Amino acid sequence: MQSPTERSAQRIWTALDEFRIELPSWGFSNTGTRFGKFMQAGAATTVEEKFCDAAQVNALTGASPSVALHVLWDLPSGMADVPVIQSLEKKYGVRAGSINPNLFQNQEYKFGSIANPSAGIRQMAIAHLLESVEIGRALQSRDISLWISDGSNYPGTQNIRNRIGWMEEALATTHAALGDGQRMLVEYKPFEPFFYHTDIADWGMALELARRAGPKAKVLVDTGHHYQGTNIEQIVAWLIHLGALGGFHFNDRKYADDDLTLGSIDPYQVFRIFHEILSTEPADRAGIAFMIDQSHNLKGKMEAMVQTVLSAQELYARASLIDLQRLAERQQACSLVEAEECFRNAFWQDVRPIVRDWRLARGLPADPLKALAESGYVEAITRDRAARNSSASLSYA
Ligand code: LRH
Ligand code: MN
Repeated sequence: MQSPTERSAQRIWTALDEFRIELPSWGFSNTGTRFGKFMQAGAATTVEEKFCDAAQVNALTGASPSVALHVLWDLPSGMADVPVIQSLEKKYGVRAGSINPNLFQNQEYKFGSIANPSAGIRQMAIAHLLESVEIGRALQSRDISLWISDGSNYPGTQNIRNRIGWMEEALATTHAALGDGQRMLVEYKPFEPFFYHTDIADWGMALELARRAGPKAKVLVDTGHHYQGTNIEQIVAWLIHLGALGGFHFNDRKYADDDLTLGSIDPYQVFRIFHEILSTEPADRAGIAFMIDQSHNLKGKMEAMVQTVLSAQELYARASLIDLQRLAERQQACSLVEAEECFRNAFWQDVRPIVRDWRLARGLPADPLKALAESGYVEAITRDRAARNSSASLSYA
């Protein structure tokens, strides 16, 4: 008969063995806010440096075998850069993950990309989406991760319903181009960079657009893309119920889309989301992509990324400790305090000793952040990359 601790260890080891989270290539670069950026000499500027850093994080955590790519930033020459990525995958042992088209940087997208009143500009945007699908197919990467930043800043300046129609056309064209095993994830965001209306502002709009595009389209939940007070795990429960949950961009925030490190402000939020995921059948959750989407403006980029993966692993481990059968009984009986205690108890468990044992058993460092500090990796990349980072522009304007 297993002791409670043995049972907990078993559950945590099983959860950690299946837990994988994708790293954002842009999380290793010098990023900032609209008021500027604080440069880090060791930041990655080339896609090779991003793969190198991602491989280091994966070697330390054992949980991040893929890196999300942003087309304009990581494949500036589009399809022509695919062989470069393929050689980096081999060299560093991390896979190209989700492919993120960029429809927010070009000057032409001032009034929108796929929702722009100009048919020519919509065509330009669709061409970029189709090339992104081709890149994904060539790299055998499953997900095309679409964040459409389109919107407007003043009432009456755009026809919202026309724009919905144009988006549907573009997303249908993109969906039709998807190959076997490819998916497109529709990300929503309530505001920024536009501040009156955003064309894909919430989960309902993303869901309807995904459904109309086709069966290979799902919804992507960026935890930072919700108004204060939004019950994000309820949205997750709905999307699971509808078979429409494609994945997550995890980060944390105090106010808006702050892109802070996961669990730094509200770890219980992530725990509640993980509970919804772990309440599904393993087969159902296999298709849910876990990805990080953060901007490390002040913390060391490597330390922040390793810390984020550790926090995610620990919160996933805690959520795996919820006794789902007992919880279901207490919920059914409406025994509120017993149900809540059954739920909360798992959150309060200090899983770190068991997680450390799992790391050691998997040939990983017991304390990855300490191992990173002792490896000298950050000092080495800071030395190697300082010259290139010193010449970059600092100011916003
Ligand atoms: C938009 C977003 C999107 C990415 C970008 C870096 O806020 O969440 O997912 O393309 O951040
Ligand atoms: Mn995002």
